[in-house]
Amino acid sequence: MHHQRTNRHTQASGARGRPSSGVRLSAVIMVPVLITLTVLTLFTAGCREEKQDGEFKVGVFVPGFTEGSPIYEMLAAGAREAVEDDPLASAEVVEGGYNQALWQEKVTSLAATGSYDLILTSNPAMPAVCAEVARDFPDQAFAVMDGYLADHPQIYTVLFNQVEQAYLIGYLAGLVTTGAMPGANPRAGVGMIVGQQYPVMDRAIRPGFERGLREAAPSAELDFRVVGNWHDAGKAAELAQSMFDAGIDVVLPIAGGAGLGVLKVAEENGRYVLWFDSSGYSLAPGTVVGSTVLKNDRAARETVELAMEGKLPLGEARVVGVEQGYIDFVDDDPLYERHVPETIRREMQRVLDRFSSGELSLSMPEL
Ligand code: RBF
Repeated sequence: MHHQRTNRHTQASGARGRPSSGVRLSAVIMVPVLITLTVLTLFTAGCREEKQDGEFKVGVFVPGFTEGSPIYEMLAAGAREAVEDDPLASAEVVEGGYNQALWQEKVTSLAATGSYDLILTSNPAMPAVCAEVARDFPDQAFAVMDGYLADHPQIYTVLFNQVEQAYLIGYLAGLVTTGAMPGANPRAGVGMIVGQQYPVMDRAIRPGFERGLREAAPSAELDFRVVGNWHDAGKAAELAQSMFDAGIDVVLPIAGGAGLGVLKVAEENGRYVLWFDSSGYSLAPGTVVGSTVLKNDRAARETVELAMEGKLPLGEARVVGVEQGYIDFVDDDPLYERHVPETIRREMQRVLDRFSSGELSLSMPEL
């Protein structure tokens, strides 16, 4: 850019220096041509930030880091899938980092560009952050997965029924701790190691887990510990080690990247881990003995598709669970079949059947 401008300047002054009438004539022609060129250049440069007809841009705000947190990997993947077949549509992923105090400022900078048709994000803290930003940018549309906020004219949310998700994995935890698996001991004790405490954790996930646990193993106790962030694998490993030392035989981490610390220690101790948002069997074969999935990729893809069609129902807050196909227990992985005894798998099948027949459904609490 700089280089071109310098050249043009050199040519123009060269023309001005020569006295012949032919040159004067060409100068008369060249001046308007140069002005036109300059105007055109400025015009197209200005338009680069403007949208072409049919163009659609999604700004994906990851409140944390994508790597190590399948729920965020799914968010980004779903947005990319939605735009991949449309050459005029694009998704840009921006990572907000672990300092939650900076998220609002970072979402504000995204909105301030004025170039995103939709800002898409995910986690239960984000509806409030988006609502704050929305005040300053009344034309900006937001969609929050894994969050809940009804009746805000600029925000659409999709909440997963995590009472059901946690019930399923809690039920399996009860079967594992009281069952005859080689790594299980006589104590009926299970653990949860979570990143943070937040309303969905305290009012949906933990109670759902405890209910499933109680129904499968009425005498089992839950040891519930908090890492304090979503990335400290060392701290999560320490917590897991102290649980295993106390005779707990199966642990569910819901701790983002920190969960990898739990896996490592469980493998070393010959104990078991359950996985929550994505299928985790292959992360540690024989150690991960159960997985639920939460389909954040599907929710994100469908949300962006709706927005691209101009049909995003802003103001709506959807809640989706097992019945709608957004929460599932992964029972078709060969590693599950290989490492979990048939008696336990049959019990799990019975619970899943009760969900799919509608006999069992659990509602999400007010958040
Ligand atoms: N889950 C992750 O896997 N990784 C994260 O970095 C992460 N950060 C979170 C930050 C906040 C403020 C809150 C409320 C939740 C966060 N979660 C994170 C949890 C996530 O929203 C979800 O509840 C769990 O992944 C269980 O599905």
